[in-house]
Amino acid sequence: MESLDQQVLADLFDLKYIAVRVPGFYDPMYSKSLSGLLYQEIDDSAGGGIYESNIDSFWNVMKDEERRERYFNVALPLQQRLRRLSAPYPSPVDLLRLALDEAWPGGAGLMTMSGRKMPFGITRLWRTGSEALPHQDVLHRETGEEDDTVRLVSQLGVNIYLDTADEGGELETWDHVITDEAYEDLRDEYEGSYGYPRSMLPEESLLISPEVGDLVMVNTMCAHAVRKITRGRRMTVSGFVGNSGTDQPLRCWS
Ligand SMILES: O=C(O)CCC(=O)C(=O)O
Ligand SMILES: [Fe+2]
Repeated sequence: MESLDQQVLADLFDLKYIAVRVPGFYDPMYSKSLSGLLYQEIDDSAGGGIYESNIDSFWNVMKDEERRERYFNVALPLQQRLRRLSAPYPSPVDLLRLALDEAWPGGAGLMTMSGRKMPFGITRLWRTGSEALPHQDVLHRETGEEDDTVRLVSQLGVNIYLDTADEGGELETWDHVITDEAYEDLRDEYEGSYGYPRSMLPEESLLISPEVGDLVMVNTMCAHAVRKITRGRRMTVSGFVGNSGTDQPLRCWS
């Protein structure tokens, strides 16, 4: 795809596609310079590069009051930091949010929970040896009954690749949905819809090797994984986009 439009988003939400790639969504030169700054920040941080992501994803803070508080508190500072590091160019996350807003009839904005804005666009460093096992990302499986987030019809995972691995680190996705009903029986074994064995999935998968600056969106109801990075490292700006109806804003969070 050359750019985002309503049709391509709708088709991805409806699973007419399982993945969409927008090559060079963020200028590769800007991507390289931004990832350089982000690597440096991590190397300079106390303890020297122990963290892989600048903040916890929502999944990680769900059960911990203190981390949850911190998560909400950094929502806006996080956007501002990326803006500052990207200057004089626009932040890749801002560009994405604008592209979604312009493409979708209901617009797009940050997801809120109990009136508080959620962070969108966490930067993630994937070191040599790291991988993500097959999983799904489904917000309503992670929030409790008491949560007041909008019920989403469908959810996308969005990643902008600021730097890519020399070997490995492909995004792999399957044309295979594990329904909420089927997941109920798997919940105890695969907490967080994470770690499905490949033997449970179809043999055929789609392997995406992103280039620097690419935006790749996947429907996260489909099982997907990140192949192990065997050489080099990769840096992504990562988030989710929820659909709660064409006339409703897309909700963005990480
Ligand atoms: O880093 C990637 O390529 C994909 C990560 C992922 O699982 C997601 O965005 O849902
Ligand atoms: Fe995922």
